[in-house]
Amino acid sequence: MTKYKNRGGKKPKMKGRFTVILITTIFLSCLAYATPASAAPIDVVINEIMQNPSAVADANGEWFELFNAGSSGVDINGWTIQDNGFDTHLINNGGPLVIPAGGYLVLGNNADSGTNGGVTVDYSYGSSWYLGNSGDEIVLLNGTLNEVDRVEYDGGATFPDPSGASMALSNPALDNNIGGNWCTASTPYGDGDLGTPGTANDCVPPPEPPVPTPAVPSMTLWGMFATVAVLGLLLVYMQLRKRNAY
Ligand SMILES: [Ca+2]
Ligand SMILES: [Ca+2]
Ligand SMILES: [Ca+2]
Ligand SMILES: [Ca+2]
Repeated sequence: MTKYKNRGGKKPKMKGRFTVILITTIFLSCLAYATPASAAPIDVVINEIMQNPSAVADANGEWFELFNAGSSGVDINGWTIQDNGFDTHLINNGGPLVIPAGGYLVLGNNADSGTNGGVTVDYSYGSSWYLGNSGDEIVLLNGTLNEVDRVEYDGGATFPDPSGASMALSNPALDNNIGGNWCTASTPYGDGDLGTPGTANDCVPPPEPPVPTPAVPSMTLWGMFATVAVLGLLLVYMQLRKRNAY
């Protein structure tokens, strides 16, 4: 019979309990790491920018469009729009301002479609936030001031630089801070400027590069020489025949 060195000579239970507690702790820790603590990433994309309208003054008709590429609605009330300079605006809608999943939201400096060129603006940020006609930035920050998206357009160096037409992102899945991923809108809205506020963009894919046609081989120098020689011999032959005929 085994005799234990503990008090009363009984089988020690503490070691077994300690092992169970240790395994449980490790298991729960692993579970905590496996379960994401935060919600799914926000998929709000700056998708279209009318920085230089022509049908109305810029002070009345600038706007930009957001697209929600995620699978659930995103409330942007309490978010901030700013640029790399001094423009900053806290979105205060007096209630939720939701971009539906797979949907669009238009923010502009003037919500009156009678004077803004005919755009349906979902939220007006007012007259103290501007979209420069050459280079400027739109930076979107969420309610805790974490950056959600950013576009830094450059007045034509790599981005389109239209007037009277918006800049439109070719596809919301593309990196919107690369100028080559933007095009100039071609669909008229409202008073005649071009753009698709609140609906899918209308980028036309760039034309296929022309297929080079194989060059027709030009007559070589030797070919020309041979032709002249044959014609010359033929002429001589005909002259000789003519002379012999007399
Ligand atoms: Ca402008
Ligand atoms: Ca203008
Ligand atoms: Ca600005
Ligand atoms: Ca659009």
